[in-house]
Amino acid sequence: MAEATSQNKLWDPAESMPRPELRNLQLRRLQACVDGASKVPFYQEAFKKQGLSTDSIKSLDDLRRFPFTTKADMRQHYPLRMMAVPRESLARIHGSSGTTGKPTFVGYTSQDLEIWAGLCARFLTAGGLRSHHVVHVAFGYGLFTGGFGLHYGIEKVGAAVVPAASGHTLRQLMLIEDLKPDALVCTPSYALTIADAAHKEGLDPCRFSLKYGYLGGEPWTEEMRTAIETEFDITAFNNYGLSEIIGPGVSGECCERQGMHIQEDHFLVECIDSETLEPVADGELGELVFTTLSRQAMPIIRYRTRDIASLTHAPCPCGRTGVRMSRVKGRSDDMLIIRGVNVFPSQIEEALLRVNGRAAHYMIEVDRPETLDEITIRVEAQADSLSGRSGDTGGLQQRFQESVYAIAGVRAEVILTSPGTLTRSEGKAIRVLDRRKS
Ligand code: DLL
Repeated sequence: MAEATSQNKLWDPAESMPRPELRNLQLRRLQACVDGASKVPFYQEAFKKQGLSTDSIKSLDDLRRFPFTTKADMRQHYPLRMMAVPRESLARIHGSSGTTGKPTFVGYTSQDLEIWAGLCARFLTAGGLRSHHVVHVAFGYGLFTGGFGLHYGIEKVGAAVVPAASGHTLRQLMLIEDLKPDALVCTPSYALTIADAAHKEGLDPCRFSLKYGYLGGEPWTEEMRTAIETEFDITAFNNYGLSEIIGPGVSGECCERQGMHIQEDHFLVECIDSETLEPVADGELGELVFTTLSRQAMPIIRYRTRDIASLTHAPCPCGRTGVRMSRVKGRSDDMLIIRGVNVFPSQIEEALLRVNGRAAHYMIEVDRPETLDEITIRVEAQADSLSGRSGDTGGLQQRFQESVYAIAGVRAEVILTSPGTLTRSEGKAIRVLDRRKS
């Protein structure tokens, strides 16, 4: 395992700011954010409707009087009508892909970009990245915020970047073998795709030079972390973010790896019950809602992420004072309702990997042939278990089914498929095929 786990260096002293001081800073920044937002016609209208003004924020609690912002609001103000600065002040535009075919655009001023790089530098440093390291970035470089976001964070730390981008997996292997990077940056599912490709080429990913993985951009489980760490013999850190708020850098794990510290001097977080919209208690699952505190180009008030996670204010031994969020259990819009039971794809992942730590390639298919929902899970099994050499296939299938029932509470049919038959991800994995919708 990497030496990083015993180190604990802060990139920015603000990360350990005492909470009362942090709250004061948040209040000042929130007032500035509302001020900035009042230049955006969408917010002007929303404030007017609710009788709010730039003076309405006297304490942090006053934020709860403000309306939420949703993805639909952002779509309605396509392409750049959520900007609070004139077009000529923009330094970059990213976008997040939408189901409607048109992306949601996100603008940055040069100050926003500077802050963003610093936020990524924080979680990279927390995981052990130092200026002498080399980092292989296998995130897409483009409208997606993953590639450029991490890229500039790594440069900020002073480390060298290999901007490999995603795809061309054989080329990734060549770059990793020849340039001997210390860290890998990509989605967790793509990390496994790279490991798989290595095995196919007769290479052992454990013998690569990699020591750390900075993985994020999609939900993943502790079991998946173990699978990735075993494959590469690395320490893997989780980081979270979303383009609407800034991109990666909203939160990330420290060396304790007990939740991701939210960079609260730049983002105010709420965790709410999606139905009642009331805050939930520490440790309870709810929907994360973020307000930006320093974005110039696109201040966002109370953005409903649809991401389900919990928060903890318990102090962290690392000394960072930012509240920690749990892993994202799933997105409320990815949650499957199977015969009335709520199921997150991450629960299926956990169930499969508990039975077999290498069963990380799976696809969930949902049908409703008549009136009842049916769920089928295709899982790749190793060649020896399929040929029956390491025991009977039926036994394995049954253990998967039992584990899914125990963890997700639904009876699913599990079909074992040969290695390499399921489509591999090069970015965010697609795990669910819900045919009830077609
Ligand atoms: O995925 C930003 C990002 C890039 C974060 C690279 C970390 C690393 P979007 O494409 O806008 O932005 O997608 C945001 O991805 O609302 C979550 O549902 C999901 N997501 C991002 N990171 C994680 C994570 C980027 N660590 C959406 N765990 C978010 C679980 C994540 N889900």
